[in-house]
Amino acid sequence: MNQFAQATEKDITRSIVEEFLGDFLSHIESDVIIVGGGPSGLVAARDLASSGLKTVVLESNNYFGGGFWLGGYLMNKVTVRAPAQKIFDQLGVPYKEVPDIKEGLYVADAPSACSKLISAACDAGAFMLNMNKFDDVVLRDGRVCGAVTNWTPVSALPRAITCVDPVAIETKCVIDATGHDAVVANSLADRGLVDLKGFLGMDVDNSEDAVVNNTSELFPGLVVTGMAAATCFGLSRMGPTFGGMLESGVKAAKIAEEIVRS
Ligand code: 48F
Repeated sequence: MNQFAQATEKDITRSIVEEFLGDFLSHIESDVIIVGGGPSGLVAARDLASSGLKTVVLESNNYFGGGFWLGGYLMNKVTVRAPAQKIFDQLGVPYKEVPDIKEGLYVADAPSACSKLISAACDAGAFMLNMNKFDDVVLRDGRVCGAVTNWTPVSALPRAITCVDPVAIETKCVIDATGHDAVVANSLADRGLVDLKGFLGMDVDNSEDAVVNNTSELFPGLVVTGMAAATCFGLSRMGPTFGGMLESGVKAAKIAEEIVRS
């Protein structure tokens, strides 16, 4: 007598195909597409989906989390500075205040923080589309109104071997949360539609406020957050501290929600 319920191979295949395609179909017209599932994009996804907006996260890797799995230098502790520890409180991430230095610097286990943030975005109802590489924007009437995407392994194949056209998802707002590369903003810069400054050298004390202050609508329909905002506006990098990324994601969600509801 087997312990597990009876099912054959076709039942398992059908479950996967029907469920995935059902989710995909219900998101081909979404409220917000977040490109990049690192810390800034995941916080934005959590907040937008919690507000009831139809939210898609496009992530080129198999895993979500971006640079949040490791704090820095292959060491898996992440730091945040006050007031961003409040986001750890919301997520239920345990953390410690770092002793013997200025008040308000906190450290936590990266796997704990990152997994809880991914979980919060999923639980809020965001459609999490991994192994999907952003390829281009949909651009109509002078605004960004969608994202063109392809399976990551297909994107990596040389054109000489295969030419597989991508598909597109329509939306009211795209958030570029792709980190230093700012790939969505760059797709506009390549066409001369925006001018990107490139990020500057490290200056931890000032950079986090600067990233949050510059989290904004770069181009009609395109909001930039996290390190993508630093690349767009010529801001200092901050190295392995994440409060600015988390708070930038909160702000990006507020801006995107205003765009969607306007
Ligand atoms: O780099 P990443 O973690 O971006 P972030 O939210 O946070 C930056 C910090 O991790 C750290 C830092 C500050 O503490 O300096 O670097 O700004 O996450 C970016 C995500 O975007 C994905 C990439 O795999 C990663 O998960 N990504 C990049 N290009 C594409 C993409 C693309 N073309 N399509 C889809 N996803």
